[in-house]
Amino acid sequence: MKQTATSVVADGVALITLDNPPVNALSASLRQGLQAELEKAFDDEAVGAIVLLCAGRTFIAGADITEFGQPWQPPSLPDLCTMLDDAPKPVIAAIHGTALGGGFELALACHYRVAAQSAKVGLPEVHLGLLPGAGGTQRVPRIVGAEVALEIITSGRQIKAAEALALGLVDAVVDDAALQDEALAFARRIMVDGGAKPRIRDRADALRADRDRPELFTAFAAANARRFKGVVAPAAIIEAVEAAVRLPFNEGLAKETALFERLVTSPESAAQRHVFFAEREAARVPDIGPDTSAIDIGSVGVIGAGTMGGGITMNFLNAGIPVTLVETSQEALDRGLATIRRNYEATAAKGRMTAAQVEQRMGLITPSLDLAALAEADLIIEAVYESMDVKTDIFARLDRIARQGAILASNTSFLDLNRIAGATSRPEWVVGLHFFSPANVMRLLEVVRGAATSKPVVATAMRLAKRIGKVAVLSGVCDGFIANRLLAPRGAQAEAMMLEGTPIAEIDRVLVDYGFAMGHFQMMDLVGLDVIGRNATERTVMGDLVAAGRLGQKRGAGYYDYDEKRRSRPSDVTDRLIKEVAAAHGVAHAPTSGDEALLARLLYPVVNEGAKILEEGIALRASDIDIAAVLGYNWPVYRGGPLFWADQVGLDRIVADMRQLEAVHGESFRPAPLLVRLAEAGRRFGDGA
Ligand code: 3H9
Repeated sequence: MKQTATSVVADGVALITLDNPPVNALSASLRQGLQAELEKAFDDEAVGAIVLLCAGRTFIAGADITEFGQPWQPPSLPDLCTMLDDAPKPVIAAIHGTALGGGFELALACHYRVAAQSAKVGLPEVHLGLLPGAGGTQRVPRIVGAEVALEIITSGRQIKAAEALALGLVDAVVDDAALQDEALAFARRIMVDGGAKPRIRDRADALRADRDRPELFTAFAAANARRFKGVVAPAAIIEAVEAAVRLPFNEGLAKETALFERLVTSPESAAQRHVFFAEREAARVPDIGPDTSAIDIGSVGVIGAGTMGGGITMNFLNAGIPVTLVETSQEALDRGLATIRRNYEATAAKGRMTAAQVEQRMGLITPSLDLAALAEADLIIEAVYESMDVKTDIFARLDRIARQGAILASNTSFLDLNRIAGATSRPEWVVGLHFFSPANVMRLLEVVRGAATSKPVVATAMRLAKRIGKVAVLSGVCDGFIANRLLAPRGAQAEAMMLEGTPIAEIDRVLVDYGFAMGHFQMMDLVGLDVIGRNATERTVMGDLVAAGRLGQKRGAGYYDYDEKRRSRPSDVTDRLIKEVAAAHGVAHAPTSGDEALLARLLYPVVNEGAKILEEGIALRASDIDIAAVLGYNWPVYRGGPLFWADQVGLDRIVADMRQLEAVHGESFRPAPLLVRLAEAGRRFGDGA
């Protein structure tokens, strides 16, 4: 087995190098290797100081998440940190890349930290439903005080080296290329100066003021109540940081360990870890490997400067890729450009971008009214109105205009990609790139593989997604692809229950309690009923609301009435319309009550649709469907997505409940064959194919 830790001694300094690709996660073998090297250096009389350095692209990125849920193999990470605390010689962490989670905690247990200029540090455990469990909640407040520590640990954000230096989280920042030399020089200076071994655990100065402000913790929880809704880790983080303020170090540490143990076995953390790995798994396509050639994308064309086209354009500008943006009228083009500029200026106003960066990104756009301007683009994305005729016309024209070897993509959200590709003489170059609105914000990108799409085109799309900060999920061709098709039954059931007399506020509340940011009807009101209800052929509540001028939040009235602060309250007008439409369709009054019954009605059909999508081979794997729901529809991440959640509920129970629902409500609840097979075999979606 390859050695994960090695050391050399020169001029009295032991340089321990950790090497556990890809991100130096603290697996059992790395912990054991480090322990052995530290012991060797402690015992070696020729060693006066120790430098910890990592090989590869980054310093330690944290505990090895794959080991969670199994018994710890010694030494544990907290034990290693104690070993560093008690080291008889000064230890210096030399940080490059990202020192995250347990990796940063290990560095904090060292006596000094020297960081490369481009390095970042952070405690992202909260994103995994955890808290830092190797002293992070106890050491960070001792450096920056409780308030800043709470902000850092509950946000999980990555802190750049310069800010880390200003906060005192690192002791020196040096040129990237000189990290090893500078860390060794730092060690030698310490040795010459008497070898002081300052320990963060012994510091109390930053905590003194906090000791007189016990209310700061409840105030922090209250101020962030919305952000922390439904998730358990933030409350545990607050408790642990409070312990750092009130208790001696070892007692605070014991508290932190107990809280970590509780969180690591929680369903929320299991769900969030599932999402972490699912996101990375989604990038893998079985018949496409690292050796599949991909096409270099140096320039992009976008057709349509509306909401979608504008958002899509921004993704490429943000990645420094020039975009030719094509519209049919000067007015539409100007409007699109103005919206993009306004978005950037809003970001700049929040201090997240400079004015120069705004201009630099806007400067990457070449506006045009002529499709011929796309002749040299490497990738052309069509983002126009959802009409097969319009799209096939554009693709036929693109076929004549685009250079050979250019990728032709459609942003269609439900149309048949194979028909669109059929309008060209080169269907192997056609792919679907389905962005979610707002396209510059939502992280999901469905890459739709048509019957003829070539492997290099798929490979390019998957890699490009990562370059523009998206998570790509591969989808086959079907109506609605993965995310829209998956969630459609939730909307259908919400509306069916509404007609049966279940109060819409009750339906929305259950979804919000489950963890969605908003309920179905609140979402409709936010998007705008005129935008959604355009294609209805029969009388619907939505159609009636639109006819009554109740277009949603923007008009102060939709399904709900809204006050000037956009708070919703039930509307008598809507209630009356619901009764009328129900009567017109002959729907009997039969409201559903009870949270479990409502959830089963709303979400089991989503699980069922997921099973169909999987069985038809539209999605490659169950976890891709979860990612599509989490990133495309804000499915609560701590539920892990619909299929992970279904596994927790139990597939046999879901099938049994659906059969009962089928008896009353019919076919929408007929369990999919795959769901039945898995349930009968006692298997889960997570067990794989
Ligand atoms: C923790 O530390 C708990 C402690 O407080 C207490 C303990 C007592 N473990 O993201 P990438 C894999 S909790 C195992 O594509 P990038 C990843 O799955 C941890 N595996 O690269 C992927 O595998 P594959 C706190 C890990 O360059 C490969 O590495 N730390 C881990 O885009 C490459 O990953 C975190 O939460 C891990 N910790 O981004 C940090 N990390 O190639 C989590 C990564 O087979 N990691 N892998 O698909 C990250 O945020 C990013 O990976 C990082 C690199 C920014 C480091």
